[in-house]
Amino acid sequence: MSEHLTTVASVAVDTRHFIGGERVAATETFTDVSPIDGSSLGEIARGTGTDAGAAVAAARAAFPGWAATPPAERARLLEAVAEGVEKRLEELAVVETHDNGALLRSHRRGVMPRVAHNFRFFADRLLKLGHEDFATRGHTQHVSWDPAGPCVLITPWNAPLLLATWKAAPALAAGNTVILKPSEWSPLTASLLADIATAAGLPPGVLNVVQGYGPEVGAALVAHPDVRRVSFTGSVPTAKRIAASAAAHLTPVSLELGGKSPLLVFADADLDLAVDLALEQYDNAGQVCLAATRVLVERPVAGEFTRRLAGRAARLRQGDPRDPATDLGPLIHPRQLEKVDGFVRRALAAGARTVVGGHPSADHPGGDDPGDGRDAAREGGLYYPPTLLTDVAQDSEIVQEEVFGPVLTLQTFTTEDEAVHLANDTRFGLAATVATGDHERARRVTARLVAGTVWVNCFYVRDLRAPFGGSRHSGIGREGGDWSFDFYCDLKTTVTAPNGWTD
Ligand code: TXE
Repeated sequence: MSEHLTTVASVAVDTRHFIGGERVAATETFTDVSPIDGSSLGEIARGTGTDAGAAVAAARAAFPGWAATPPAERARLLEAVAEGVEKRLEELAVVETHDNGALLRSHRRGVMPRVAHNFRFFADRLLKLGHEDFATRGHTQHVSWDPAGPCVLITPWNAPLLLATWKAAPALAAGNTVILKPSEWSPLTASLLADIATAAGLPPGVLNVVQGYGPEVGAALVAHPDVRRVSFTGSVPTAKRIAASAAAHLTPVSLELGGKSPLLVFADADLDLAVDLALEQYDNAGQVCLAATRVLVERPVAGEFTRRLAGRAARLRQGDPRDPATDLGPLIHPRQLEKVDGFVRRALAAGARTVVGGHPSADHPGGDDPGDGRDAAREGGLYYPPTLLTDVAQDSEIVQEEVFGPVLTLQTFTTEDEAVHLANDTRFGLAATVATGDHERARRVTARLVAGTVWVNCFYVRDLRAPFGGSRHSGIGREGGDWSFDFYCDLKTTVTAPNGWTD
């Protein structure tokens, strides 16, 4: 086996960059570690500014040809990528689970089919894009969606391939070329995507993948003057760095950041449904930007709701994400575990009470591992129990800050006004969920919530035609449907006079 290939559960993955249709080795590498058991998943290329420059140059060189490719042909190639994803669905699911620790059954049934759908949807949407023509005093006005150029896509580890393709598919469909920089904690499926794109016939340089650390190769990509768009999903501090750096060249950015979303449970709600909705927030061990981690319950039903939720949360099965019986896998990395544990400990010190879960304080095996996470993961130290905390103050850290772990807080309210006030009273605005049996109340409350997406008596139902994104510190911009094309295109109006032709 070549030193540039690693094998993960019998799947060969190239660990080099993919630039201009070629695999490019790096002088330095970093070790990718599985959160399941601490095993090494391979030595991955550690990108530098030089690699970033080469990737942007390749994307720039490929841009004119790809932009000029007729939309129907671009759509056909993206359909072929979708087929390639479907053909290798099992491999992608298995590799992703080893890399980020999320449930294999979710990757098989939900996530990877959606990855293929990302390509199918945007290929189809491209062909339906409105190209409006209208007349003004005899002049014809034509509005066209021109591709912008090389786009940098920087993605996180909680849903690596899903988020990468949610950005890459519309960017490519629109006629842009792409440089994808996946998270250093989950680099593998992006490399498989490069293989799939090649097999599908995507021309060299149209999709490039560079691996490595954010502050190194990621920052170099964002700062590059030839980049025309930066789409980022990740944390608020990194988003601020990216926005500031992109501003130097006025590069438009789309920022999809974290949340601290509320779940409002009114006394008139179907309580079993409300408990189901709360339990869903433990999916992916709570490492989901949309998770409604602040449960707000109307006082008369708070006792009964808490009792039911606590009973079911305590029965969630935690363990190996490859086991179909598992409900919660490990957290991604010892640093994430430390972060989650720190939040809970500080909340308890500030007076919060544990209803279920919480961590047995200082004795978890991962706590002192400052290295690459192998020791902590090997000892099973990355599993954090589903946790529910009460007696939390609205202005406390645990209520205001994104934990990104399986930790819910529970607060009560007495009036609808108070519920809305508590729901909106953080710096985030990504999503909100409302459980109520009263249609009028649902209408009133949703109108007042500050959130990019509001679910009523449901959660996580998504349609690619809808805009997705957040307000305030949850981000800038919307992607999804034609809003993705808005972001990845330069809209152009061409006004043509009725006369003046010489032919
Ligand atoms: O995110 P980062 P981290 C939140 C969540 C989590 C916290 C930290 O609360 O606990 O963020 O996660 C790249 N220039 N979310 O540290 O640093 C990095 O390599 C360019 C919410 O992993 O934002 C990776 O590819 N790129 C979230 C990506 O940014 C840089 C998902 C995300 O890393 C860079 C993930 C730089 N200077 C975390 N620094 C969500 N919204 O779903 C880092 N990167």
